[in-house]
Amino acid sequence: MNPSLWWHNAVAYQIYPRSFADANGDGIGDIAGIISKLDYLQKLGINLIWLSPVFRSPMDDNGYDISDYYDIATEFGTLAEMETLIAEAKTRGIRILMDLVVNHTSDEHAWFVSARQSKTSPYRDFYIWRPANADGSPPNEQRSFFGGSAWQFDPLTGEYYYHLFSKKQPDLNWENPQVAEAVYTMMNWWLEKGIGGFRMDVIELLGKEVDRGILSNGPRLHSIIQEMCRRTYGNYDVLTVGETWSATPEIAKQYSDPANHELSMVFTFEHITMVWHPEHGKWQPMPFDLLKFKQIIHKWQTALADVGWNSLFWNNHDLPRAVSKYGDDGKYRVESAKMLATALHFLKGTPYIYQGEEIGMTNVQFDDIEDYQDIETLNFYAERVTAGVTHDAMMTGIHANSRDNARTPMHWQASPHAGFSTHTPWIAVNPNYPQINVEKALQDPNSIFYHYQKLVQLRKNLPVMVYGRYSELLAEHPQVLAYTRTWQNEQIVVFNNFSGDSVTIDLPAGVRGLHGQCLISNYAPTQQLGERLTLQPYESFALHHRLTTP
Ligand code: ISL
Ligand code: CA
Repeated sequence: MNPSLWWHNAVAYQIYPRSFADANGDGIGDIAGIISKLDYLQKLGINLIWLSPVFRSPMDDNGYDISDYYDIATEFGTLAEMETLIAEAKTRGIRILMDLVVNHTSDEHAWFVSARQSKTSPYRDFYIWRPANADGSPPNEQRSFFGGSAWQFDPLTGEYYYHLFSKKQPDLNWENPQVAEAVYTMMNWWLEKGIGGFRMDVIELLGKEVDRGILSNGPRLHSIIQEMCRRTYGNYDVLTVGETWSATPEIAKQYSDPANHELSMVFTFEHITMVWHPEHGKWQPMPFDLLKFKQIIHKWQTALADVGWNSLFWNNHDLPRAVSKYGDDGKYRVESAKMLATALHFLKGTPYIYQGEEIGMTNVQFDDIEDYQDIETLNFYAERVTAGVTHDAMMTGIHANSRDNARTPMHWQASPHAGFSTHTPWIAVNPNYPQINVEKALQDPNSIFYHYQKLVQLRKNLPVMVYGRYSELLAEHPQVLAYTRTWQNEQIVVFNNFSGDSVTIDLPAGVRGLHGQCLISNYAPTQQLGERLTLQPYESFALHHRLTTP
C-alpha cells in the first residue's frame, strides 16, 4: 500500500446542491450558498467535497441530466461562481470532486438535439438508435431503471433511442470512439480548473452491449476506464470514485488496484441492497439483519485489505438517512447516530459523510404523494398503483427508501424553512428541523456534529486508523459489531451496539482485560475492559492501546 496517496486519510462530504443552502432566496440551493457554508465544512474538518452535478440541465433528474458540461445550471449560479467555489475551498484545504455523468446526457444536450434531427447527423452515432420491430414495437423488452421501457420512439426519424434512466436521459454510445474523445476533452477542461477529481455516475454501465442485454460489467468496461485514466485524470493528482452497484469484491479490487490504473476506489452497495426485496426491490423493504450486515462489512474489509481501497458510506443522495435505516431516529437518535459514525469511520477506507448526516437528520414521511419530487419515486408510484398495489403499501416503501429522504433541505436553523432559504423551498422541509439543526448542534458540545468532527480529526492523526489491519471480533453476535485495527504495535478496538437494548458480552481472549485510551465514545468513556462488557443501548466506543511484544 502506497502511503503517499493523499486521499487515504481524507474524509469526504457530499453536497446535493439543490438542497444544501439557498443564497439568493428562490427556494433552490445554489453555489453561492455552498460558498457561504465553507467555514462550517472547514470546522467539521473534511478535506474533500463530492459535489452532485451543478452543470447546465433541464433538471428532469435534478442535474443528472446534463445539457452542457461546460456551463453551470442557471438556478445554481455561474461558471465564475464555480471557479470561486474551487478557489475558496482550496484556501480551506478542501478539494472538489465533480460528478461525472457520462452514461447519458440530457435530451436537450446539443449532441442529442443534432442526433435526433436526421440519421446522417454527425452526432447520430453518439447515442443508441434501433429500428422498430415490424409491428412498431420497441427493439426489445429492456426496462428503464426509472420504470417503463428503456426505448423511446422518436417520430422525427422513426427510430427508437435507448435510455436506461428517464426518457430525457438518452444513453451515450460508448462503442463510438468520438464519444470518448469528446468526454476526455471535457474532463481535461475541468481538471485544468483545479478540481480534486471525479465521482463517476453509474460508471459500470459504460461497457454495455445493448443487443445482448449486458448492462453492467460489459466486456469493454475496464479497457474504457483504463483509457479514460490514461487520457485524463491519470495525469493529475486526483481522486476518482466510481458508482458500481454490481461490483463483487473481485471486481472492486480490479478497479481500485493502483497497478491497473483505473480508479482510486468504488462505491459498492451490498450493505444497502441487503434490505431490498429480491423481487420488488427497494419499494418493499425487508427487516434489517445485523448478522448479514456484519458479514457484508467483513467480506469487503477483508477482500480489499492488501490490494485496492474501500469507500465507506452509510447514505447518499439516492438513499435513506442512515440513522433512520440502521439506527433509531426516535428515542436514541443522538446515541445511534454517533454509534453509526464510529462504526463507519474506524473501518479501513475513505469515509463519505452525506449532508445532514453530521447532525443526525432523519427520513421524512410525507403523507401525500404530491409532496414527493423525485422522478424515480413518482414514476414507480404511478406504475405500481396502476398495477394494483395499494397507496398505503406504496407509501410504506416510499417512507423507507424514497430518494427524497435525502433530498429535503439541509437544516441550518430553527427559523422558517430551516434557514435553508427565505423562500418556500422546492421540496418541503422535514418538520423536525426545530429540534435537529446546525445552529443547535454547534451550541451543544455533546452534539453529533462534534462527534463527527472528532472522528475526522482522529483519522488525520492516527495512521493505525488509516492503515491498520482490520480483524473481526464477536462474529456471531447478533447485536454488536466489533472489530480491531492493528498497525505496528498499535491497536484500536471498536465496539458498536446496534440495538436499543443493553447487551452484556463475554469478551474474547485477545481483548479481555486490556486498558488504553478511549478515543471516542457516546456514553461515559471506557478505558479498561474486564472479562465481560455491558454496552448501553446503541453504545459505542474505540479504545487505543499498545501491544506488548511477546
Ligand atoms: O437510486 C437508485 C437506487 O434505487 C437508482 O435508481 C439510481 O438511479 C441508480 O443508483 C443510479 O444512480 C445515479 O445515476 C442516476 C441518478 O438519478 C442518481 O441520482 C445517481 O446517483 C442517473 O444519472
Ligand atoms: Ca437559489
